[in-house]
Amino acid sequence: MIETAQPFNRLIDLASGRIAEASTITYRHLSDMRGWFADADAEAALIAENPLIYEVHYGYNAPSIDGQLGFGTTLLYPGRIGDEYYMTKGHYHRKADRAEIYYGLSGEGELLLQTRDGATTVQHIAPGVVAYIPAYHAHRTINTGRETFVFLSVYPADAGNDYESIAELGFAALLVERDGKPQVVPSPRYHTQA
Ligand code: S6P
Ligand code: ZN
Repeated sequence: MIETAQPFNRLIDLASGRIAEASTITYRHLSDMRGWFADADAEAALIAENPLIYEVHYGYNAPSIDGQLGFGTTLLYPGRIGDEYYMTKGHYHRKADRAEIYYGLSGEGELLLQTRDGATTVQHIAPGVVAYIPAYHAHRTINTGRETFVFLSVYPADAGNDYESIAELGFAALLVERDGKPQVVPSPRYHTQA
């Protein structure tokens, strides 16, 4: 038998990103992201407070098989660790040839994309903006604003998330606040693999 989902719909609250009847909600606090921000001293100073950085609300329990689609919302809170803005961990897809769509719902921020050779690009996402994440690109979102940045993601259900490649070196670029404004700077930690 071919496994498919039944037809269904979900209501997303556009302002909050909450999905009525979400199947799962994942919470990422600073303690779940130790070592992911560049400034270790700033991380250490905040770890007792352990701020909530983002939530992912999954629309349904997608079967991770070829041909199915998963979707969910990300609620990325405003804030910084040192001068680096709150961000998602970021990942390549485990099935690296899987692409993805992000659609801005509320607040705004940046989508940082990176290829395996360390080339990065940044796309701005605001309400109504669709961003296309091509296959083979790592992707991370960063909240450079003052409100919660909320977006919808739609992805092949079998894509999977490879965090290990990012955990090792991070991304080649960071989004930091300089003179009150977001700026893209090279990451001191990043180097291309020999
Ligand atoms: C999944 C998709 C998003 C992210 C979410 C959190 O392919 O890209 O749902 O999972 O934005 O980011 P991360 O990097 O912690 O999975
Ligand atoms: Zn993804």
